[in-house]
Amino acid sequence: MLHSAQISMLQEELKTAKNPLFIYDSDADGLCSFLLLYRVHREGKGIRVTNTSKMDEQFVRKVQEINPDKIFVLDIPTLDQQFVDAVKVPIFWIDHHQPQQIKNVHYFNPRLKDAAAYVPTTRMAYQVSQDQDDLWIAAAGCLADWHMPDFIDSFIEKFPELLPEKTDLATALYKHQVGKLVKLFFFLQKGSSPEVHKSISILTKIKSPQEILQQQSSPGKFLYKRFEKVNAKYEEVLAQAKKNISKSKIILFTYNSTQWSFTTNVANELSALYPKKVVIIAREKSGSMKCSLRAQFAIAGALEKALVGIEGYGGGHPNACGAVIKQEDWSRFLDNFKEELKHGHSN
Ligand SMILES: [Mn+2]
Repeated sequence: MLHSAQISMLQEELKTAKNPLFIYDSDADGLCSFLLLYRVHREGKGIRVTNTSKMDEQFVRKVQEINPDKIFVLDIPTLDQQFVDAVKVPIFWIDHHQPQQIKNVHYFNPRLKDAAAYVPTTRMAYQVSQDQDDLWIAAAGCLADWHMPDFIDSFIEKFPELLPEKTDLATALYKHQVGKLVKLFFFLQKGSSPEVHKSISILTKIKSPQEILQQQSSPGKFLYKRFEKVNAKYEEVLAQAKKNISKSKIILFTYNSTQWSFTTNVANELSALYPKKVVIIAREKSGSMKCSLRAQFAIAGALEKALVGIEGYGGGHPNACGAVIKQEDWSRFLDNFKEELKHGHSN
């Protein structure tokens, strides 16, 4: 969490900005952080970043064309020093990933003080915005990043139809209506750029979640229809993934698509619905299997051991890892991994 001096500083910087630029991550936490801060003064512009390696010279030129007097960077794990030096305006970077060493930025990251802190960027943005009317955006952004916010009681009181009672994260996300709201902040960012931009621009003006979910206004209806269209594709992918559920400890889903990428959401949902299994979502790319592994228990150790003697690499958080494995070693890797998971449980 931000402390009070940081909150006041960010509030003041936001207030005195004439043309702020918000650069944010293209997931629900990133989008909700942007919406919360943008909606305070409704000034400036936002840019979604889908890949930090694309923050290159061309990106610098794009930023210079916008000519911001301040830049707020939200939920972006890494920044390039060259980018920081090139744009030459004050940068306020609010993030919660592994702390980075970058000079000449105002860096707000709770993990600088406490390596184990887990505070979604949305939670910090809400500390700055403090707008009760945006409670629904704040709650959705936190839940989307797998974090039960400390203000959930107020959310339950205000929106009992979305979440009637206190529950664990998986129940809130996959058994209650609030889960639909969370998916909406992910899925409205899928698809063609003009459609995504239009959706986000509408989101900056929406007053309540019911406006969308109950289709109470025509902008709300537009968003809901778009969400439904994307969600139908998601449900298809999820249903296909569910076909791979067997007695095995692993749910393996090999997924090929260039246009729609639902891997994070599918992995999260399967892992919540099947808490005793390891979910592996894999995609073939230039001779390698790129995969994301999820479980409700620690798997990083088993992954590390399973990679011994395998051409590939992997790692990440205890319960959520990524790995890239040469196709010819793929089935051997899976056997190793299953074996390691067994040992983990007999120990
Ligand atoms: Mn985040």
